[in-house]
Order: sequence, then structure tokens, then C-alpha cells
Amino acid sequence: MTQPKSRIASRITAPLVVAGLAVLLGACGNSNRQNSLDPKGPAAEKIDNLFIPILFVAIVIGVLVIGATVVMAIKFRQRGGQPGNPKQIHGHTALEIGWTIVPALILAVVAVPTVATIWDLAERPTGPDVLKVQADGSQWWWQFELPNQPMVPQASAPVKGNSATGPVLTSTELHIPVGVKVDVALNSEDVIHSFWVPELAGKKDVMPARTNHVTIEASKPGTFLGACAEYCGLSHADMRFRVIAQPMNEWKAWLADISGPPAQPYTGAIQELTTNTYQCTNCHVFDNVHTINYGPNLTHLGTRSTFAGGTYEVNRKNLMRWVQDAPSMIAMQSTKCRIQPPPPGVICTGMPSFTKNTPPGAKVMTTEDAATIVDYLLKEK
Ligand code: HEC
Ligand SMILES: [Cu+2]
Repeated sequence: MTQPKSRIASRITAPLVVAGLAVLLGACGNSNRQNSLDPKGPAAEKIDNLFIPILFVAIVIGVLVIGATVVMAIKFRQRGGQPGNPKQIHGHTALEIGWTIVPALILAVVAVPTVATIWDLAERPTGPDVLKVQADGSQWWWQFELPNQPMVPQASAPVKGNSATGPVLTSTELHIPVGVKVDVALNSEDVIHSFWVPELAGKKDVMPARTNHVTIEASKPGTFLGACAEYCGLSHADMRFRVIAQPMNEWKAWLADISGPPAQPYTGAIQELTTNTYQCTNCHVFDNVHTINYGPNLTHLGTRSTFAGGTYEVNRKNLMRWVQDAPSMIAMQSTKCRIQPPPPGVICTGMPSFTKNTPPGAKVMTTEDAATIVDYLLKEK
């Protein structure tokens, strides 16, 4: 005995729909810490306050339109024994004016708070209490620069590379004080990225050769997850960052630490390995001396919980693999630059491999040397 096709189909469809719904609803949990409907700061709150009422307007209109369509389709469906076409009508002036004016009015009403919010959010905060931060997006990591500013506590004695002489540079993790407006200037070193911390503010494009601004502020202490929100290459999903909001005194202590000299002496074996042997210093600094650099500032790396665009936890295993062969841990690098030698015309950017595709002038890295470097980095608190 064979079953009708439609019954077989419905037997497959039902579990599929249930499974789909489970996956969909699973994504709705509040715990992902990237929920723009759970705002933790004034900018995100303003967006939420605009979104929710407009969502309800849209739901009402949606239900009315879809409801009317379904009713019409049932009521005026072709019934058996009826001639082909229903009665044809042409033009109904009152109806047509009505369905033009009503949506126009609804849109006009919705536009008022929308435009007001856009203007409100575009306004850059001013005054001595505003913290100014520079965020630089590169494929695929973020650098944060806290320039010398009145809020930055000046060290009493000049310390090499500290905030008294240069900007405070860090990557992947941006610390901000709670309840302070942070004016983030955004630049890209390469392609278009987008800066988004859903619980704190809306998205803002990060462009090459143009500076955009976004204001973030956290009402409470916490860690807020951010991500690049503009597709920027195969490793786009690994271009994450986190904003860590701390009470003012804690933040000042963090700033003093992060802008201070390295925790351990940067001399002897570690200096030799990172400058001459492997030339890490072509792209990185280890001693907080701020010249503009191609790669992240590695001073105090051990204070961070993640590295490489927030993709990997700072631990021995991950760093050992990274320091020797970083491209194998970056999705887009894997397609081009892991091959030795790289295909003609391919420009390898980012962190090079020191075991597979060693940069000219550098040695092929030994495990012992990698361990020395990683041990140093992990202690760099
Ligand atoms: C050609 C430039 C270049 C050289 C040379 C280089 N790096 Fe990097 N490195 C980078 C770039 C760019 C990144 C960021 C890439 C990313 O996150 O995808 C990076 C990231 C890192 C990170 C992660 C830091 C963070 O904040 O995410 C560590 C650790 C690191 N490099 C260590 C080293 C060590 C140790 C050496 C020498 C053995 C070295 N690098 C040599 C360019 C370089
Ligand atoms: Cu990006």
C-alpha cells in the first residue's frame, strides 16, 4: 500500500519545522551578550525605545494587510460552476486616495521619532568629561588608542612609553569608565569594516581615508561583546572585540598599568629573539614605546583574555601555535599564505608564519624559541 505524497511530505515537514524553530529560538537567549534588545547604555536604549514602538505599528499593519489578503482570497475564490473571471472593476477614487494617504500619514508619524533619534545619536558629545578613543580596524583585528587627554592620569615620573609621552595602545579589549561618554573615532587601515557593540550602540561603518564617530557609554560595569559588522574577508567572523566597562578608579588603575613599562625587563634573550632572530619588532612593540605599528602592541598581553580579534583565549597552547604558525589560525590566510611559496601575485598580509613561510631575514622558528617568547608574553601582566 502506498501513501499519498502529501502525507509523506507532511510527516517530514513537521519534525523539520520543529527542529528549525528550536534552532531559531535557541538564538534568542539573552545570554549571548550581543542582544540589542537588552540595552546597557544610553545610545542602545534610544535605539531600543525607537525600535519597539515601531515594531508594534508594523505588527498591526502586517496583521491587517495579511489578514485582509487571506479573507479576500477565501471569500472571492473561484468556486465550482462559476464563470472564469469575476466582475471587472476599474478605478475607485475614494479607495485609491485612501490607500495612498493613510500609509503616507503612518510613515510621516514614524519618521518624526526616527529622524530625531538619528540626529540625536549623530551628535558628538563635548566637554571635559568625554573620553576620546581612536579605534582602528584592520583585517582582522581592532586596535584601540587612548590619546593623551585630561582624563588620562599623568605619571608623576616620566616612564618609558607611558601615557605622558604617547598614546595608550592596546588591541581587542577596550576598557572604558562606567557612566562616561566615549567618543570613538573610527578608521580603517584597509577595507570597510563596521564597529558594533549591540548592547551599547548602533553600528557605524569604519572606512579607509575617512573618520566616522560613534558614541558609546555603559551604564553599569560589565563586559560587552563587539564585532565587525561589515563583511571584510573570510576571517570577518573572527574580527571581534570587547568593551570592558569599569568603575572610574578601576579604569584609572588599568590605564596606569597598561600605559606603563613592561612587567618584566625587555632585555637579553627575549630582546634578541624578538628583534634580531625573528624580527617581531618589525611589526610589534614589546616595551610600550609607541611608534605607529603594523601589528598589535604586545606589552601587557598577559592582562588580556583573548587575542587575534578575540578569536583565541590567551593561553600557552594557543600562543605557541600562533607564534609559530599564525596563518594556520586565520581563515583567510589559510587560502593563500600558508602555501610555500605563496602563489604568484598574492600579497600576504597580517601575522606571518615562522615555520612554513618564514619572512625574509628571519630564522625558521624552533619550539624552544617559541616557548621562550610565549612564556615571556604570558607573564607580561
Ligand atoms: C609582518 C608583521 C609581523 C611580524 C614580523 C610579526 N607579527 Fe605578530 N602580528 C602581526 C599582525 C598584523 C597581527 C594581528 C593579526 C590578527 O590578529 O589577525 C599580529 C598578532 C600577533 C599576536 C596576537 C596579538 C593580539 O593582540 O591579537 C601575537 C602574540 C604576535 N603577533 C606575536 C608575534 C611574535 C612573537 C612575532 C615574532 C616571532 C611576530 N608576532 C611577528 C604582524 C606581525
Ligand atoms: Cu571587519
